[in-house]
Amino acid sequence: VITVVCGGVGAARLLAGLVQVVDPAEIVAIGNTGDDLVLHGLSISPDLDTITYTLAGEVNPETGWGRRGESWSAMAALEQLGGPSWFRLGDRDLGTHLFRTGRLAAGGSLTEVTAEIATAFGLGLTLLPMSDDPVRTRLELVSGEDVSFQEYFVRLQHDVAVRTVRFDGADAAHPAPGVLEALEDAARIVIAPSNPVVSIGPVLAVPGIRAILRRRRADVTAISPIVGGAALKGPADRLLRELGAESSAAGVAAWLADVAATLIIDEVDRDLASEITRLGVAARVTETVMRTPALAAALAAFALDGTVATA
Ligand code: FO1
Repeated sequence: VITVVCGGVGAARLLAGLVQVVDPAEIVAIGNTGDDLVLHGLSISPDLDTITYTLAGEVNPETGWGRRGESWSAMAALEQLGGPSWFRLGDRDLGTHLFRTGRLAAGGSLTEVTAEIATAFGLGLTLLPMSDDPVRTRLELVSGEDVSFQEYFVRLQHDVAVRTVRFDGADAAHPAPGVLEALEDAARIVIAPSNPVVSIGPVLAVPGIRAILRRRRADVTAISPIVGGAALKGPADRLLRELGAESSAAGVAAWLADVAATLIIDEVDRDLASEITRLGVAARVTETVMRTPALAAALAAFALDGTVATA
């Protein structure tokens, strides 16, 4: 089994590469649910849906979230009523949220519902939420305002300085069924190129998960989402800086040093390899920008063929 700790878009792209080089039946993806929200009474799990839609070839290729070929009639009708439409929910995407909300209201667990949705979309791999309990990423801004992840990421377009990040509910959360086993039994564990602070962070905050990764650090390979000092997508670079880390592949290595013995960095960051090695993390260099499915497959294969790090 290959177990992948996942956030959103970057993780989905890596998984789309991984399923080309490993039997999907051998892959377990543990998805971040810290981005989740209840909006209009609907339970929405953005990172789980991004992974599902991407692997099903259904994701909106321009945005990396939501479904391709969307219509927006429901949002338009909501706007006519003066309802909040800042968080864009397409008509087809709404079907997913209606299904998830109905199944949860009927007593289904997020794990069960996630598996039903993944099966309906024909996913071969196992997609698990990190927990069935609510864990909500919240950010205290330098302005003093306290906002949810989606208010920060979408409504404020993450164009505001952050003072602290926390994961409400994490301490009381239990890993979803199968999560600890998937981490214990994995031949290799991969931390996807997702935002280490707000996408990987919530997963590591679920009690029990970080301890396993620390113990199995030598079998854990992370992939840097920061390339040339910048995030390919989203606020990872500025968040690292605002939280006192370096906004670079070396900053990512330091951030994940206790759970990953190896960090894959991009060719453009080759000169950071020695600094990363000094952190006790083995740096491996390759093309990490997944511009094409073939590059995603090559990155996935590279991540798996690495020797077990001794550092
Ligand atoms: N991201 C945006 O920037 N704007 C949106 O309106 C938006 C809506 C949305 C709806 C469903 C969904 O699953 C994801 C959505 N996202 C949107 C992305 C979302 O903010 C994710 O949490 C990020 O991609 C970070 O993982």
